[in-house]
Amino acid sequence: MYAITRAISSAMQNCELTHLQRQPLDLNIAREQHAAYNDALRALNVTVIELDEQAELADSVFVEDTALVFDELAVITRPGADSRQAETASIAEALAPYRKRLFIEAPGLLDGGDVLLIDRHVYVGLSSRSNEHAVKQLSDHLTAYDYRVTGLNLGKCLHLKTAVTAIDNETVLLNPDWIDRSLFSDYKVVEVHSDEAFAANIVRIGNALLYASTFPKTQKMIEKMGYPVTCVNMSELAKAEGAVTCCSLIFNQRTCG
Ligand code: CIR
Repeated sequence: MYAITRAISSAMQNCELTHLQRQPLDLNIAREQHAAYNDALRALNVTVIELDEQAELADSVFVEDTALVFDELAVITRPGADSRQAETASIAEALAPYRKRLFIEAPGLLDGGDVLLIDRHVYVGLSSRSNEHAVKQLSDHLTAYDYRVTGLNLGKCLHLKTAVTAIDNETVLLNPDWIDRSLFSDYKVVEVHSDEAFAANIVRIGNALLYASTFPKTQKMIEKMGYPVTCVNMSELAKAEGAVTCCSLIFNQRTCG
């Protein structure tokens, strides 16, 4: 598997914030944590393609929001925050060797953090960053490839994947305060520990799981169910409202053309 990641911007202190208060960010710690994240991916046999810093784009480390990479194609998003729309050009370029690319166009708005893929089902959170126009465009782009696209309303959290991610194709990890669990009644639902609101964000890499070390209670629950978990400390990136899924675009090896 491949992962695209991007070095932290020196301007990350000016990141977008929606539900969190601004706190001072230590760039050195953030960079160390990001390096450990890249190392953890490598340890899980992922080839990491590390893009250079985009110093002027404060949130550009959060590459997940700029594209969706399916086995058959990539969809370059149109991020919902104006300050983030310039991030997509270099990601489109980086993905060119690997996938045919289609684009979300205005008036569509879409952050990749709002898109959860489980098997052939694509769930899209209708957050403050993503809209129905984008759901329609995404659905049109994917029609030929046998994916089902469903828009979902969301509670008071940044992205769909703040509220729910998948542990495997049959199991979701979810915070019921932010997403109605009945929307996932086709799956086994694991609720995050009530002390750990942000614990629903986990990365699947094949059968492995990459998780933040700050949710030990939920982590224990996941491990008890028999899933091995690799943990990384994301505490500094979390101050920028980031989590484990946000920092990479993970996709299967396959070249284009
Ligand atoms: C933002 O508000 O856009 C960034 N500060 C955080 C983005 C996190 N991305 C994600 O959850 N996919």
